Amino acid sequence: MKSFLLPAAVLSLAPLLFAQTPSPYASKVVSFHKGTGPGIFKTSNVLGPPAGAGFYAGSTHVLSLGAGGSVTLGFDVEITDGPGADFLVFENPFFTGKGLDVFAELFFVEVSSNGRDFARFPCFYDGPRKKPGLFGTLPMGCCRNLGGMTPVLADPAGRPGIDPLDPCRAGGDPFDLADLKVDPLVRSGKVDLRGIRYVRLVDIVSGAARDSRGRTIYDPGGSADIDAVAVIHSRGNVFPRGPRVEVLFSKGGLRVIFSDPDGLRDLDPASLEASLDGMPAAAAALLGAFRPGALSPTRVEFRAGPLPPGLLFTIGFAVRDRSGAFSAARRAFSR
Ligand SMILES: [Ca+2]
Ligand SMILES: [Ca+2]
Ligand SMILES: [Ca+2]
Repeated sequence: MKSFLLPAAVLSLAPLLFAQTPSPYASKVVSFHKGTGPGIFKTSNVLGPPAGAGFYAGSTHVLSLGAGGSVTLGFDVEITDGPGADFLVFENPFFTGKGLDVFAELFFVEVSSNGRDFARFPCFYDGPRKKPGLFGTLPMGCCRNLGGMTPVLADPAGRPGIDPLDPCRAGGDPFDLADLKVDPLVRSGKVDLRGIRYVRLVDIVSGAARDSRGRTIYDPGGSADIDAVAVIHSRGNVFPRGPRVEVLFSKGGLRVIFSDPDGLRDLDPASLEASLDGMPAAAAALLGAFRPGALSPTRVEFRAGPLPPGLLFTIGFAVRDRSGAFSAARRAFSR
């Protein structure tokens, strides 16, 4: 009887063929400290992909933190600082139909490499100076580097066409580990931005919590309801020859910069995307409102401004290069 033998070359490929891509979403609840008040306290709801309910509704597939509560999430991947936004957090905020006001329950975002030392993202709040009330709202763009502001469109089960890892399409709030470069825990080496294994989300207690400037933060006063955390850049998927998008606010103006070490011709124009106030927008039309700035073979800059003081908005762009490497950046205008 002839024995059935697979050629050695096929056998050596088998681990690659059957290797599972690690999940880009939170895969375990490391700890949960329930705060006060009502909510949905099912911890498994925070694992896996988001289940966004769109612009005008909040998902109920969430883990509420309770007022002042927190959750620490673990991952199958190590989040790393690639070009632009590195991960997204999804809560269940929604537009109320009154302008661009959002029913938003905010939370701090912190990261850790070792599970003990957590660096909190520097955050800025320019919203109302008093409690907006239980069913009150916050204006879109009133805070930077706080979670819970932007409605969630991504729902792979219901809307498979929306990439949950694309900050210009998915909704939710993107975070760029580069914002933590000057944090004392990062400088001392206790938090390694190349290998983040834990994300901790801490509910903001309205009227008590403060931003990085010491300004009091107000939100409607319930608790944040966490839908999901999605990782864009992890160890092994950051390509040194990939593109970079930067959105920078300085001196009252706005700069958007696209670059690629292989040259601007390596950028895929069909992949260019934008978002304005959390809503997908036509990138070319949006860039038409800018003035062209510095140009080199590998970098192009667009400028707008000066912007009127008091203006609140968020703007984002995303691009791929021809090898598919991705970069996105989204910022809230912060004075
Ligand atoms: Ca980054
Ligand atoms: Ca909520
Ligand atoms: Ca490239």
